[in-house]
Amino acid sequence: MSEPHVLVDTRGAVRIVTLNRPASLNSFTAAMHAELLGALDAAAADDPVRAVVVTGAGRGFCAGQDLNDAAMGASAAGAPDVGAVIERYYRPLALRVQAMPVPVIAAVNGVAAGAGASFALGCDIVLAARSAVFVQAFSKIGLVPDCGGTWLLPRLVGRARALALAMTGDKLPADEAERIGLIWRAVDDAALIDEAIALAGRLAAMPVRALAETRRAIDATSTLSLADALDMEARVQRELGRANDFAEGVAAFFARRAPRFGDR
Ligand code: T3D
Repeated sequence: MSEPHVLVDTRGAVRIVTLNRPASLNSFTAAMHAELLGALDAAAADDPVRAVVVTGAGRGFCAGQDLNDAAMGASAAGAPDVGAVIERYYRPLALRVQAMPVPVIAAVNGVAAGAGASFALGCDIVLAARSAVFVQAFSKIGLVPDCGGTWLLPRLVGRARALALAMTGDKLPADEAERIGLIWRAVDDAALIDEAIALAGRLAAMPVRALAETRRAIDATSTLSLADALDMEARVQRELGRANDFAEGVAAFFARRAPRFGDR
């Protein structure tokens, strides 16, 4: 039997999803996409899971599209239909990550290139090994950033840096990625996975429904006026204010005890 392309492990309330095609730096094939989406769907549906860590096996995180998987973009017309690949595989993946009901942490253990970089950057919090690099590899093969890259990059680092990274395709070391705000933090290689799991464990003990709503609200404001953002905040707070976690958080505060959050 062949190795799974995605490994799944659970530690307490944390689900760890590991891309597992190390020989080709965990680049995306159709089969790996299917397994990854399945693993994320399962984590989303599994109530005891309250945070997810995604990482890569071997020396890379993910080198983007597997450029050998010709079947992915094959079309009757002859030239590959790359748009169809985006619609069929990368759009669902980016939207799946953005709609997760729990926080998602990327533990970028090595190179993250092309759609592999976009996948990591679409996660809620990105930790990277100091030896890792981020590469907007698309320009080198005549494409634009995808898997949400055009949306994410300028929001994370501003237009000037987004364009320079995307046009040059230069390797950006993890420390520099932290300095410019592309990622949350670069950590020592040996500490990466433990730090990511510890952070996920901390978030898992928090009111995760509110954390997922925080992501949704912050992403939504990119197209809202201040007045509309205030309306949206009122709408979301109204709902969260009626949920168990708010009552529990306030009760725990006054009782000077640790809260036990359960909403999702
Ligand atoms: O249909 C579509 O294409 C649409 C979808 C687009 C989304 C995208 O992601 S487009 C961008 C695709 N990705 C790339 O262009 C990145 C290509 N890879 C690289 O530029 C470099 O490999 C890296 C900068 C990521 C890492 O460089 P390095 O020197 O650390 O490693 P390496 O020696 O280049 O790669 C190691 C092995 O992985 C090597 O195989 P080998 O020689 O040991 O058998 C290499 O061929 C393989 N590999 C790396 N990236 C890919 C890959 N194999 C297939 N596809 C890859 N993307």
